[in-house]
Amino acid sequence: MIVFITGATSGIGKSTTEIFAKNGYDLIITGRREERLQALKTQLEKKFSVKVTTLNFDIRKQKEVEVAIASLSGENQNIDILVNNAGLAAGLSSLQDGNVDHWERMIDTNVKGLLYVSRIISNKMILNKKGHIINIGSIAGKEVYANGNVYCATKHAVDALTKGMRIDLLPHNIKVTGIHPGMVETEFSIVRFDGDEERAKKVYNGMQPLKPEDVAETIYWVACRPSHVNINDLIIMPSVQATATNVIRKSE
Ligand code: NDP
Ligand code: 8X3
Repeated sequence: MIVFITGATSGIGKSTTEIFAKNGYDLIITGRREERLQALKTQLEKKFSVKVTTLNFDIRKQKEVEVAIASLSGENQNIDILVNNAGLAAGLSSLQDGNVDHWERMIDTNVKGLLYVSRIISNKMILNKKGHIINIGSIAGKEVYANGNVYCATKHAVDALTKGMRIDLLPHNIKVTGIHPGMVETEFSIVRFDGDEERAKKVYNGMQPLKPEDVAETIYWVACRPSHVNINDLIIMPSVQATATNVIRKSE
């Protein structure tokens, strides 16, 4: 079995890569930070005797995506599972104060990047008459919170695309799942706040967020259901979080 994971250099994507490797799957892992991809490949191939192929590209650039995936040969073209994980939030401000560069970064990564990868890989799956695409959405794709405007819009788009893909790929024996996490402590908030680690830490003050491994285990479980079972949609939250903004913190 071959699993293609976007955004494997950090957080949920890295943990997902590790759990599939531990269970003997071969992997194709992607991201912009080449050194991290290489380090993960070396570590996992040694530890679990699996084959790890790295593809180093910026998911926002359609040509780069096409060239990278076209470089796959032999067995690596028979991708069984695609985990569309690469994504980010940039900024947290009202629409009227919004930063257009932030908007474009989120739309280009979370929506257009996911589309570029999915179009090519779903066609490979169609040829193989089987496959499973797992899209990482967010609680931000199920509800909207103050100052989340464009990030929420991109994750609502992921939710809509997940439903659309499920319909379009149904005749081709391709399962499509949406997984929507609440708060997970990764590099997500550091990226959102442009590298401000202090501000990022405060997001998780006094509460226990999900760990990336929690989401990775869920992705793995979804991928391992029998062939006649598909998990369409799944929301996973920390126990102390009910909605995007209702969170119990120790200091409260
Ligand atoms: P991280 O910042 O830890 O990881 C994000 C990953 O996405 C990195 O591997 C990064 O790789 C990759 N990525 C980002 N931009 C690009 C790009 N332009 N081209 C290629 N790869 C890119 O965050 P998370 O692990 O938390 O995020 C993973 C997914 O989970 C995202 O879609 C996020 O929206 C979603 N999510 C996160 C939640 C959270 O609270 N953390 C909650 C709900 C959903 P590199 O920088 O090397 O390119
Ligand atoms: C990440 C979770 O609540 O910051 O998707 O939008 S949230």
